[in-house]
Amino acid sequence: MTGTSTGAVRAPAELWQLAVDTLESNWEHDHTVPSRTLYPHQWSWDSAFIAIGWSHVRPERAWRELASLFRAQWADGRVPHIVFNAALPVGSYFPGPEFWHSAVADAAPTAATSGLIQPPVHALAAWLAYRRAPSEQGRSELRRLYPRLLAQQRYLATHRDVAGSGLAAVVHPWESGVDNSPAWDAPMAAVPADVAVMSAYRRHDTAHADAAHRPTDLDYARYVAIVASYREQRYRDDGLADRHPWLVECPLLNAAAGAAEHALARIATVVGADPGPHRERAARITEALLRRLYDPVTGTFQPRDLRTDRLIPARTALGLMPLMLPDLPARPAATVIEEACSARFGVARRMDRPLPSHDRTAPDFEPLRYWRGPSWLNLAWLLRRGLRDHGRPDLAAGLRQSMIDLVARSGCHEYFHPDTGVGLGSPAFGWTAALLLDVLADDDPER
Ligand code: 2M8
Repeated sequence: MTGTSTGAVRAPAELWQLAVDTLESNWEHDHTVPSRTLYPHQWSWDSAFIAIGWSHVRPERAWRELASLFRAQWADGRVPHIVFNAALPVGSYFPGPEFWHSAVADAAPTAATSGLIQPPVHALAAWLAYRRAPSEQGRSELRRLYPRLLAQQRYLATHRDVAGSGLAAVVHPWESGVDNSPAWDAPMAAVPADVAVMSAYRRHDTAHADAAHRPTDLDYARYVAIVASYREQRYRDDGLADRHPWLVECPLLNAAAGAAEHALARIATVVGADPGPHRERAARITEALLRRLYDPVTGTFQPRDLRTDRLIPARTALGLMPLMLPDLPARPAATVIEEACSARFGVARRMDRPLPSHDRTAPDFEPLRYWRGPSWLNLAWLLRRGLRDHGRPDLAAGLRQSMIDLVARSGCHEYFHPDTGVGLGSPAFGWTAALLLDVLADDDPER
């Protein structure tokens, strides 16, 4: 890695303090915003990653973070991907609460939220927060969260098993968390949309970040069209297969659901419930991921477009994510590790560049544009867990060092240039700070 955005290389103690200060400055009464400028509300999977960070410094905040998110859980079990802060002025984020209009849905809570979900990394976060600081408060927080985490999993396994395959479908690129990944190009191209509709809206992101780094206006026209279609049906999930314009089975979201069952099995033993059903469900998800999304030719996982019933050929970092499943069998685990170590992703004991979000040898690799190439700490953190669980602590250590180097040189940015390590996007980003604390503490007794 060569250039940096600040040129500074920080010592571990200074780095720790920078991450704590970032979380403190993003704390907002009962949750942490991903970024004060770009994302001033509460985001679902951000809160889970952020709770892991808080557990190292202020455990009570980890519980408040998760509790506030789950207070906005819908009656059908979905955990909304954005919980809006009613105190913020109209126009603080696009699309805001007036666009989502969650009140149209029978299952929605009183708080204004989006109608979408994000990868369910919350059970894992709750388990890690508890392991980090096991206490009576932690046990009672786990007891409170457990039924809500169960409902979240039940929503995915019932409402979202659109193909009856044993996997959950995502209905919008925002649900995947990797919004404009090249993996979504083909299914997005099939969504009818006219870029002119964007003249009716004011994008908030491009006022705070370089437009050349963000999704395009045409992407946004399609994002808006897909939400409009779901909203018209009052965010109901019955009949999705017949009418919804965008339906995909994503390896990351489903691997997170499997990892959630493993975490719930552990939580169950603390709260006095039976861990057995969680282990069985975890095994079923792993089996379904292998059956539906593993491509034996490439040796990696690929999303399935449910509109064409075909695997999407783009080799993005999504394909590496099922390594987070501790019960992934040895053969696919080995081929995924091979993919991670290939020139496409460059994982090594000593990494000269950070993990990219997309195949760096692909013609559509874009080192500056959001999820189309830049390096993100959450993907590296998830992959690192998988490498440790699958017997490669040496590679996990290389990835860990590359994460630390990124922040040491560039600060707690949202994402980073995958060749130079220059910081991009928001300069004070919640999950970067939180996951950095976690890897610095390197304390993960139960893995
Ligand atoms: C990004 O997504 C939002 C929409 O949800 C956006 O672009 O405005 C993604 O990086 C997503 O993964 C993340 O949760 C969110 C907040 O950090 O920002």
